[in-house]
Amino acid sequence: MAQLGDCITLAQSPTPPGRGKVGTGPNRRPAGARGALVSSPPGRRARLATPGTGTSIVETREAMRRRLQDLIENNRVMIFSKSYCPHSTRVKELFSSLGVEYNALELDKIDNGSSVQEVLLEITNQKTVPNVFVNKVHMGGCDQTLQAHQSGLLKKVLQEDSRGSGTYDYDLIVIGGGSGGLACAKEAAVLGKKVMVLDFVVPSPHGTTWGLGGTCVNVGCIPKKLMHQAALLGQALHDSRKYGWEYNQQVKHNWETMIEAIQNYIGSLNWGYKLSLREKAVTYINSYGTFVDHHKIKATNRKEQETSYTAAKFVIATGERPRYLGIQGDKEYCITSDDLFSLPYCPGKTLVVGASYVALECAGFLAGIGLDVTVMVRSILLRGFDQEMAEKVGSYMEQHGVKFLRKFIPVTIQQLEKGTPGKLRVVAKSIEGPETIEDVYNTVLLAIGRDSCTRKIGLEKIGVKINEKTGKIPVNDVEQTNVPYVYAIGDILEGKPELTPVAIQAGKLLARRLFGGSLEKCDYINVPTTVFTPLEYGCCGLSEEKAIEVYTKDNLEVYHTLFWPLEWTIADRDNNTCYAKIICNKRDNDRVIGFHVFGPNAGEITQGFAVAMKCGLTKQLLNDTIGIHPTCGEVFTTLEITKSSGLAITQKGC
Ligand code: FAD
Ligand code: NA7
Repeated sequence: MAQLGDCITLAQSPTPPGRGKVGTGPNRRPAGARGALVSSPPGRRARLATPGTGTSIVETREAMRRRLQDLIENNRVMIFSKSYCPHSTRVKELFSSLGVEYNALELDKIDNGSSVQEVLLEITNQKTVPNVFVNKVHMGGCDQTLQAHQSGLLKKVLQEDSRGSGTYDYDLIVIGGGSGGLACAKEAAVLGKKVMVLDFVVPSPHGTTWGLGGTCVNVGCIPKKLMHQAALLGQALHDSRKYGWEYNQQVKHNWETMIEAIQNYIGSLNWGYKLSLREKAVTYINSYGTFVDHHKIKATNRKEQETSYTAAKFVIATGERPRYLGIQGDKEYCITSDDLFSLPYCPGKTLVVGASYVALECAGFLAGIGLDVTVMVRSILLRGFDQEMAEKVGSYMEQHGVKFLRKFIPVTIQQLEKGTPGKLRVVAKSIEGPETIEDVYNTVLLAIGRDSCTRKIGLEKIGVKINEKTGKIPVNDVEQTNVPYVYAIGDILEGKPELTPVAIQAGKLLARRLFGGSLEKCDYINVPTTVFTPLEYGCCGLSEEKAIEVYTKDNLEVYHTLFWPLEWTIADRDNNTCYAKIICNKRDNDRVIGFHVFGPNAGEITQGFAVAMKCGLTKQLLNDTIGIHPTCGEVFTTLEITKSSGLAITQKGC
């Protein structure tokens, strides 16, 4: 605990020496024993003061934070207040009317009140007063505290004396054992907390289910990248003859072999996750969690057996599941990415519905292993991504055998033949007119977006707000929901990138803030990503459209070029396909605000430049960097042609 004698700014109140430390555990004094600082019972005024000294010293930020945390931890009710603020008064009156003793620090009565407010902002994401804590739980301001009183939450939190041990079964329960949930749970356990993780996979309509680890490991990044690799190897085989490889045997792809290898690897990851939870003493329960009351969840297992658990804090990390079309035959006959990666038979001629990155990636690797693939696009490719790049992704795929049906949506799916795969008749209609088309496919893969798993977890029971339209959970910048002891991370967050490393980082940092005294928040800006289509597209920062919207065209300079990877020369692959583009803010030293690359290994290239962007990359810094020859990434060190110049960017040779 921080000592009050060190490096601080003294409160102005005329507290007698030895009377300064108000509201800390052992020094808590009964109302009425506080001399000049006593406010109307049952409230008390806390001070940020050094007992027995009269000098004013500027307190370091860190020391002040520790001191505030002391006040929060050692007072059952701690109110950061201003003596003239009517909202602060209302809150104090509320506690008085409940007969609950509180400590109030009047920020207008101390020298460093505004610094305290800034530190409170760092800790709670709230600058305004009153800023109320009950049993260490941040309740929020006046409205939230009054709401908590009305909903019964305040009473509940008041009843729990968090200074005592064993009030709850766990310090933290995490609902969802995916990328974010596992990272958060493990970090909290490392910090010495008693932690439980609940993870349960509701089978897909097709009946698919999987093990611990969430979407990324089982039905997302991992199997997707491995299937992408399978497709790239096919392309490499094709190129290899040009490099002198001779083979007579007919080359064909075996779906079952690929699936078995991928599923074996995933199985080993599932096992590894279980082991690492056990090593860190995290309790893992394979049950579905739903809130039934404040601080209480019900866990239902596969056999419908129910158990209840309580925790001081909760993290919701339930992720998303694929959406269905809501048309005749979709749930009966279509599959989604949840089913594809463990499909025990080759899908055959496939229709992919949707133009999200999931749709294009799946279409890309299915075509890459030799299947007949069509993508049905409702409007544009890769909504939200740079559209110039999205079109390049699409046209490369088209040149490499993927068919695109643009501006159509399916209206019925009918089974013609059962089988593995069977035959499905798909009728689709144009979104621009009365035209309808139909065709027969072996498999229809829906990749039309994903719904947040937030509607069936009892959030209404404890008053956690969701965006009713999207199902996403709004949080403040410390990932706290509107219910103070409930946090949320990962794909279910409103307005945040839906990516594994983002969920992991948010989970880890949240645990460190909750239990490790850290203040570090998750930085959701300039998160790099890559679309693993047959030719990869990597990006970091803004799309050109977004950059124009935010900064206006006049303030931007776009540098770009086509490039020809050396490996493609002998293989006779097109010299004007790969493309590099940076978007610079002229008003800010030509800072790179958008990075885009379309070419082999774009993911690997983008990762490094994302670090540079975090360090404030400018065009000049790129010019000053010496490239690695011969690589694709070096192209960014020699970008000269601006888009506005209109000069040709076509490539003739190396
Ligand atoms: P999840 O990983 O989805 O975990 C949530 C877990 O909670 C699941 O196991 C779920 O079953 C469980 N759960 C849900 N409700 C309950 C409940 N009530 N009780 C108990 N358990 C519950 N990201 C990348 O960064 N790179 C990629 O290349 C990439 N590729 C992807 C490819 C595909 C096909 C898909 C679908 C996604 C891909 N993603 C990729 C996204 C990435 O998988 C997600 O961003 C990430 O998994 C989100 O983690 P999360 O912790 O929020 O949720
Ligand atoms: P997105 O990014 O929401 O994309 C959904 C795509 O599906 C998009 O191309 C939509 O077209 C299309 N769509 C949506 N509804 C329909 C219907 N009814 N018919 C035809 N096409 C439709 O979802 P993702 O699959 O990329 O998944 C989001 C997250 O999943 C991602 O962030 C990862 O975490 C994994 P539109 O452009 O709206 O016309």
